[in-house]
Amino acid sequence: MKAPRLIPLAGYRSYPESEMLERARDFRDTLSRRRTVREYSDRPVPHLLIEDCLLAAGSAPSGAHMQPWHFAVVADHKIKQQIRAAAEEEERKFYGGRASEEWLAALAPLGTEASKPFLSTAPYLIAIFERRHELAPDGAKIRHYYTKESVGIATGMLITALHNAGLVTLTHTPSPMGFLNRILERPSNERPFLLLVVGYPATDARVPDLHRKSLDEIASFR
Ligand code: IYR
Repeated sequence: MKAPRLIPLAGYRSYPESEMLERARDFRDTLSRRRTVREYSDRPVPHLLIEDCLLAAGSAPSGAHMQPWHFAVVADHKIKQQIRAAAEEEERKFYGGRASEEWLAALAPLGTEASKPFLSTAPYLIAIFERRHELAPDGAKIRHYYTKESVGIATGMLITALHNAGLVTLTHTPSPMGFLNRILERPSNERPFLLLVVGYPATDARVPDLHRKSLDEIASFR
């Protein structure tokens, strides 16, 4: 077994307790203003902004540090249109019978439907893939661990980074999403995790009137 190479914890910063409380409150306030947005402006987003947010996402913890994610960034209009057409085809089947009445009732407050104009309007789509395993140069499979958890955490960090930068997102999950491998030419060891729509909100963008659970409802202390 290889011994780990350990280095000092150089990046960690400590703060006086009063500052910690202020930072936690400020961050909570920042995140509480995040909303999932379905109406996008076509205003371009600087590429560098996306790169920095992806690097923030790539700092996520992962099982055995395998970093089992791939972010396929799409700005090309033709490719966005192909993705939109394929996603809407699946969504028409979903809303037209595949989804249970119970599921459709749960979605009713969100006002979602099969038509997905944001997939071609928003400046960026980021297709997030879960890399199920790696292939060694000799073709042997290198196992990954807790891939869903790892990619889920990285995705949460990406959404947080984009929101922090002043952009809005939509976590879109057309199902099944196999068309993303085909359109984006991703290998078969990658499974689509979700499709993140990224951009600025349309000037008149509106969102459903939703409420977040209180601390009592989401946490218990003993
Ligand atoms: N994928 C569909 C349906 C959908 C499902 C869930 I769960 C949502 O939170 C929202 C939508 C769609 O995108 O319309």
